[in-house]
Amino acid sequence: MRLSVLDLDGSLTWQAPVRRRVAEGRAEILDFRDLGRALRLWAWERDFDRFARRLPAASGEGPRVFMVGSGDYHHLTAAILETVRVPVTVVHFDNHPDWAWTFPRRHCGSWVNEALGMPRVARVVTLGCCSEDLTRPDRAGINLLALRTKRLVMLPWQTPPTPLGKRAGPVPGHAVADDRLHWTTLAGATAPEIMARLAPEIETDAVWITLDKDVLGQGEAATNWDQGGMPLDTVEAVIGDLASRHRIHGVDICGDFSAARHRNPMKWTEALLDQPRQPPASLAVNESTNERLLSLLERVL
Ligand SMILES: [Mn+2]
Repeated sequence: MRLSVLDLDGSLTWQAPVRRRVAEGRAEILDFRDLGRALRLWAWERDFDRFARRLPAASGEGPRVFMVGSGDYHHLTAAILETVRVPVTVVHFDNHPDWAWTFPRRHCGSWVNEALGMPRVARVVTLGCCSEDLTRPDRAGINLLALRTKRLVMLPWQTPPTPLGKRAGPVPGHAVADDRLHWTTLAGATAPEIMARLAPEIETDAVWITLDKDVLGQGEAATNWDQGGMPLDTVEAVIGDLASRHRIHGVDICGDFSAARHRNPMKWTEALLDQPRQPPASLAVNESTNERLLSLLERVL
C-alpha cells in the first residue's frame, strides 16, 4: 500500500506512527498547509479544484491510503474518489451521515451527495451514525431518494426515529410507521453481525473505505466533532473481513484533531453552532488508534 499523509492542519505530522513511517520511507507527507484554512469545513469550488489538481495521480501500484487530518476536511474524500477509475462501493464509517444539502456544496457535511453523483460509485454504505443529523431532517436534510433507491444504505449505530411527515413512505431495510422512520440499528452488534448486514449491499469487487474517526467513542479518538460509540476493535474486524472478501481499492482516514482558526465569519459561526466548544483533553489516543489502523491496513491490504 502507498500511504500519503495530507498535511492541511498539522494534526498528523507530529504523531509517532506517521513520523516513523515517513522516516522508514513507507509514507509521504504532502504539504497542503497553504490551502488548509480555505478548505476547512467547506471550500469554494476554486480552492477545491486547486486541491484536486495537486493530488497525486493513481499510479497502479496497489491500494492507496490517505490520511487527511481533521474531520473538517471530509469533503476532500470527494476529490480523492474522483481519481478512482473502476466501479467501487464506498464503505463510510462516520458518526454523521454527511448528506446535508449545503451551500457551498463542497462541505464536510454534504460530500456523500457528491459521491452519489459519481458514475463509478455504485453505492455508498454508511455505518455507525448516532448524531442528531439523522433525527433532525429539518436541520441536516435527509437524502430520502438515495435511501429509497439504495444508492445510499444507512446502517446507524444508535438513533431514535426520524420524523418524515408528508415524505413518509417505504425505506428499504428500515420500518416506517406513524410518519416516522424507525432505523434498524447496529448498536452492540459484533463484527460478524455487522458483516451479515453489510456484505449483501456490496455488489462491486472493489471497495473504497472512508473512515471518520468520530464514529469511535471518546476513549478511542479525539476529534473536532461529537463522537459515536462504535468500538475500534469492531471497526478493525469489519475492515479485516472486507479486505478478505473484496479488493480494497483505497482508504481515506480523517477525524484527527486540530484547533480551527477561522477568519471567514460564516465558518466561524457554523463551527460555534455545530462543534463541541471544549477541545479534547489529550490527543495521545489518536497516535495509538492511528497505529492500530495503519498496521491493520499494512497487514490486510
Ligand atoms: Mn464525516
